[in-house]
Amino acid sequence: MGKIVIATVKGDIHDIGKNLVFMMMEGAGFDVVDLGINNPVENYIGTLETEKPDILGVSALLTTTMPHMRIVIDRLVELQMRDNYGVLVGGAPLNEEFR
Ligand code: B12
Repeated sequence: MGKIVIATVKGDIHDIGKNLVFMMMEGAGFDVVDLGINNPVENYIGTLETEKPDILGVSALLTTTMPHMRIVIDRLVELQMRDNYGVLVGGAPLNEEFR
């Protein structure tokens, strides 16, 4: 089905929801690379370069760590990598407006 890299952002150790998403995607036939919790932007960029996935999945459960999603997206834009991936964001405090 494709490949997804999924990770919880820097400063955030919540991973139950991310793991459920990862298991469901694996069950649906995706190759999943899970970076776990507390990932600074460098982890995302380095893994995208080595794994070359179709999708990047980013998880945050805290209002204080949600802004790190913006940092990840901004870095992708800066490196002209943003158009290479679909990006999924998730986590209980997110809404459509934030997305
Ligand atoms: C379990 C939990 C913990 C566990 C986490 C264990 C773990 N391994 O994940 C522990 C005890 C460690 C914890 C710690 C903390 N927590 Co906590 N925690 C929760 C709790 C009760 C449930 C979260 C959860 O797992 N839900 C179940 C899963 C299945 O749902 P989910 O995560 O939302 O995931 C679903 C979707 O969001 C989505 N999704 C999630 N990620 C992704 C990613 C992608 C790509 C996609 C597509 C979808 C997706 O799909 C999932 C399936 O539907 C919530 C309260 C709540 N009701 O949400 C508080 C909560 C998130 N925690 C909170 C807080 C404050 C903390 C602490 C700061 C507490 C403290 N003072 O130490 C620390 C944070 C430490 C840190 N640096 O991260 C607050 C956040 C408040 C805020 N405004 O930000 C909450 C809301 C509780 C509260 N009401 O105060 N926590």
